[in-house]
Amino acid sequence: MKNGQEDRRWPWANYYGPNLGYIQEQYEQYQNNPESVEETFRELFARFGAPPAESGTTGSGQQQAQVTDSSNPQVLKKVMAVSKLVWNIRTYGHLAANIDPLGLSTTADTRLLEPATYGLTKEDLIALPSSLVWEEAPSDVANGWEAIERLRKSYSQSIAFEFSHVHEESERDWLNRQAESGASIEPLTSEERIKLLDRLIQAEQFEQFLHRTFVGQKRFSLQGTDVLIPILDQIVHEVVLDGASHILMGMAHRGRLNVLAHILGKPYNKIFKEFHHSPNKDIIPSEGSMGINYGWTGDVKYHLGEQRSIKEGDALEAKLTLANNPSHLEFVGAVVEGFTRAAQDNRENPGYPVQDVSKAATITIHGDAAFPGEGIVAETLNFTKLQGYRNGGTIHIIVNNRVGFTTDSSDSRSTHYASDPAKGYEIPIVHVNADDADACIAAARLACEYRNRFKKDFLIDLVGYRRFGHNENDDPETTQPLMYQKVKNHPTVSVSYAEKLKQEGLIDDQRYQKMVQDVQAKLQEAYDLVKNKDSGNRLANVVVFDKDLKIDTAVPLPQLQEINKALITWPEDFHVYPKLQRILERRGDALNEGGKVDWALAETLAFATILADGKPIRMTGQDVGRGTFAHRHVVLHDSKTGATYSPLHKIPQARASFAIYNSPLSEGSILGFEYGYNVYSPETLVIWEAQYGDFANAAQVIIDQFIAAGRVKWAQKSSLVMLLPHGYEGQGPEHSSARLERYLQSSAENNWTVANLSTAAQYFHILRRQAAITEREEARPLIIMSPKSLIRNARVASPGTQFSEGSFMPIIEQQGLGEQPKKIRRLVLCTGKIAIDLEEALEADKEKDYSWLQIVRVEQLYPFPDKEIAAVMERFTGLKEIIWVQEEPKNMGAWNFMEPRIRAIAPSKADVQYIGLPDRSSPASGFQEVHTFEHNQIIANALKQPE
Ligand SMILES: Cc1ncc(C[n+]2csc(CCOP(=O)(O)OP(=O)(O)O)c2C)c(N)n1
Ligand SMILES: [Mg+2]
Repeated sequence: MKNGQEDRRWPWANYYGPNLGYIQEQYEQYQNNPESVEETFRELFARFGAPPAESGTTGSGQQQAQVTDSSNPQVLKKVMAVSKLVWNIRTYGHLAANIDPLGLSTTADTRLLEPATYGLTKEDLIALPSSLVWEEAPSDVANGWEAIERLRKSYSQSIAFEFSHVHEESERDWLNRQAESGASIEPLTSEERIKLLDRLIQAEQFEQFLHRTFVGQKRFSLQGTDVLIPILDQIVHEVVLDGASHILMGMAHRGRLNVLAHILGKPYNKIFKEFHHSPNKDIIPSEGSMGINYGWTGDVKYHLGEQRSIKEGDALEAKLTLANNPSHLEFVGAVVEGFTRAAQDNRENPGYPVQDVSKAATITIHGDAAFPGEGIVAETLNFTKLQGYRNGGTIHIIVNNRVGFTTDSSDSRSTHYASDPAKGYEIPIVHVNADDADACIAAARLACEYRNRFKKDFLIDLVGYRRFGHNENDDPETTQPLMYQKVKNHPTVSVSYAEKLKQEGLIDDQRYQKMVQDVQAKLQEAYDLVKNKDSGNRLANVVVFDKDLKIDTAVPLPQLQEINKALITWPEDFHVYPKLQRILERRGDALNEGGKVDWALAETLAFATILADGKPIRMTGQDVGRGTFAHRHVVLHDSKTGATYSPLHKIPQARASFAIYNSPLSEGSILGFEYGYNVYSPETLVIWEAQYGDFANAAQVIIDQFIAAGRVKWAQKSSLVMLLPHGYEGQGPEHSSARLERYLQSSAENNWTVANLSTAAQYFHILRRQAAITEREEARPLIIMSPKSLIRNARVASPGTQFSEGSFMPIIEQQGLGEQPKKIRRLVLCTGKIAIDLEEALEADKEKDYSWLQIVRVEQLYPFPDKEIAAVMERFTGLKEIIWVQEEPKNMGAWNFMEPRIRAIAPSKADVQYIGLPDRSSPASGFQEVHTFEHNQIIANALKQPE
C-alpha cells in the first residue's frame, strides 16, 4: 500500500519533459503570487502542493491513453474536473447503490456521480489515461472512461461504502482501496457458498417452524434480514482468529431467538420448551408477580441472554456471551461495552488496570428506528476514544428492516441513513443489501479486517425488510400497505440464493431440497422431544440471601496509620499544588489520638485497605478524580508539568488495580457501562458517582431495568455502588434531592442496599462490607445518598477507633440522649443530613431538658432494620410518639416507604407521625430564605416537647 504522502502527488504522475517544466515554472510563479497563475493551477497547487522535481512513472504499465497538450489550461481543467468526479464517487457512490431489496427507496440525487455534471464527456475521459483518473486502476482498465465506470461500480453495488467522514487519511485510504480493489471482499469459495446457503435455510426454517407450531406467539422473526446469522458466523469466526477469547454481544428483540439458536447454540428443544411454558406472557402474570416464587421473576424468552464456549480449531477457544436485555431498546449496548472492557482489563497489579484490546470483541446489533432515535446510542458511541471506556473497536450491525413497529423511516429520523449518527464518530459504514448474501459476508469480513487493523468501531447497515408485522400478531398491511404488497411477492433470501447457486451450477434442485428437508427434520426431532413432556419450570435457582450482612470490616489502627502515611507520600520531583499539599498533609494526624478522619479520607482509607485485601476498584463519574466538592483528590496534578499521580497506585500495601476516570458528561451510558463492567468482573468493586444525585435520573432505565431487577429477571448479580450526593442545603430544586424515594420504591427481595450515612466511619465500613461481598451469593448493588456540605462537617468526621473497631451499623442512636429510657416519650427517626442538623440544634440548646426525646438515625434504609429499631422502641416503655422527620416533601424522601414499616413494629400505644415538608411537585425551593425558614421549622417541630 502506498502511503498518503505518495498519493497526494498523483496528479503530477503523467507530466514529464517540457510539460513538467512548464508546471514547475507555473508553481514558482504561484509561490510568488498565487493570483498570477490560472485558477485551475491555483486549485491544483493548493490541493496537491509542489510538482515533483523529476517526472514520475505511471506505475501501472498498461497501455495508456495519451494526454494531449497537458500544458493547455483546458486540459488541466478537465483533469481537475476528473479529480472532483472521482472524489465524489468515493464520497457519494453509495447513493446510487443497489442496497434496497424491495426497491422502496425514492431515488437519490446522483448527479454528483455523473461526468456531465463536471462538463466531462465520454470522449474527454477516453482521452485520459486510466491511471490519471484512478491511480490504482487494474491493468485491464484501458482509459479514463473505463476507470470511472469501474470506480462507480465499486461504490454502487449491493454493498455500498461510506468512508469519507473518516478523517484519518491513512485509514480512509485503506478503506477506499478495499472498496476499489476488493481486497478484503474476495469472492467466497464454492464450498463456503454452499455452507452459506445451508445457514440461510436453517435461519429461515427455524422461523417457519415456530410460525407453524406456535401459532400467534410473539417471536419477532428475523425473516427479511435472515442473513444476519451467516454475518454473525463470519464475525465470530474472524474475531476469534484475531485473538479474542471473549466475544460480547448485545441485541434487542428482532431475530433474537434465531441468534440464540444458531449463534449461541441454544438447543432448539430448550427454545421450544419456553414457547410451551408460557403461551402468552401478555395476559398471564408472571409467577413472581403473583407471589408464588420469591427472588425469581424471570423474563420473556426474547430477552434472555446465553453463554457459549466456542472452538476454532484445536488452539483457539472463546467465550461467547449474549447479554440479557430489557425491552428498552439500545440501553444494553452500554452494558455490553462494560463487559468487554472488564474482559480486556488485567486488574491483578497496583496502578491502572492493564488493557489488552485483543482479548475481547464487542458486537452490538441495533434496529433501524432505534439507532438514530435513542440518545443512549450516541452516548455509547462516544466511548470509542476515551481512555476509561474504549475497547478496541465494536462491530455494529443495524438490522435495517426499513420500519419501526408501524412507523416509517420518514417519521422516525431526519437523516438519510439510519446509520448516520455513527458518522460523527468517524465510524466507517457499509450499507449492504440483505438479499445479496455474498456481499453481506464481504461486509462482515471488511468490518473484522478494519477492526483488527485500526482497533476502532465499524458499522454494517444491513438493509432488508420485515416479512411479518412488528410481531407475528400484527397485521402490517394496515399501516404499510405498499411495502407489504412487495414483501408478499418477494422471494426469501434462501430461495433466491439457492437459485443463484443453481444457475451457477454449484448445486442442483435435488441437493437443495435435501438441504431443506434435513433442517426441517432436525427441528421436528427437537420438537418431538418436548412435545409430550411436561414443560418443566424455567425458574432459575436464585437463592434469596439473608438480609443481614454481618461482616467484620474493622482494620487495626497501626495498619491504617501506615497506609495513611503512604497516602501523603509522593515522588520528590512531583509538585503537588501548594494549597492542596497543605490540605493533604493535614490528614497525617487524622488517625492519632484526638484526631478525626473526615469523609474524604475515610473513603481513601477504605479504598486503600480494599486494595490491600487484593480487591480491584474501578471508580468513574463526572469529575471524580478531584471530586465535585473538591474533596477527594485521589488524582494529583503536578503544578509544574501537569503530570498526574495517584497515591493509591503507589502505596506499598496495594495488591490490585485502582482505576479512576473522569467520565464524559453522560449518565445513562456510563452507569450502563459500569454495571456491565461489574457484572463481567464480579471481583471488582465498581463505583459510579453522580455529580448530584438527581442527575442519576438521566440513567433511570439502567437503574430500573438492570440494577434494581437484573437479579430477579436474569439471575444476573451485581455489586455496583452508586454514590448520589443528596441533602437539602438551599441549592434549589435540582441539587438537593437524589430522589431517595425512587430507590426505596424499587426495594424488594433484598435486591440492593439503600443507605444514607451520617459518619465517615460508617462510610468506611459500608464500602469495605460491599467489597467483601462482591463475589458472594449475597452480592447486591449499594445505593448511597452521599453528603455534600457534610463532607467538611466536623460532626461527620470520626475518630480512628471507629475504623479499627466495630462494623457498619444500620441504625445509630443519638449520643447524649436517651439516658433514662423510661422517660422517653418521643422517638424521632430520621436519616442523613437532617440528623446532623438536629444534633446541632440540640447542642445549641444544651441547657434544655431533652430527657423525653431520643433520635435514631436510620443509616440503612433498605433492607429496613426492623429488628434494630424495634429493639430501641422496646427499651422506651413510655413511648407516646414515633415521628419520622425528613428534609424532603412528604411525597418524596423516605416517608412513604417508612410509614408502613414503622407502623408494623411500633408499640400500639405510640402514635406514628410525620414531620417534614408538605407534598410538593418540585423537590426543593429555589429560594435560599424559603428553604432556611422551612428547614428550621422542621427542626423546631421535631424538638418541640409535646404538651
Ligand atoms: C426505549 C424503547 N422505546 C419504545 C419501545 C417500543 N418498541 C419496541 S420495538 C419498537 C420499534 C423498533 O424498531 P426498530 O428499531 O426498527 O427495530 P425492529 O423492530 O424493526 O427490528 C418500539 C417502538 C422500546 N422497546 N424501547
Ligand atoms: Mg426496524
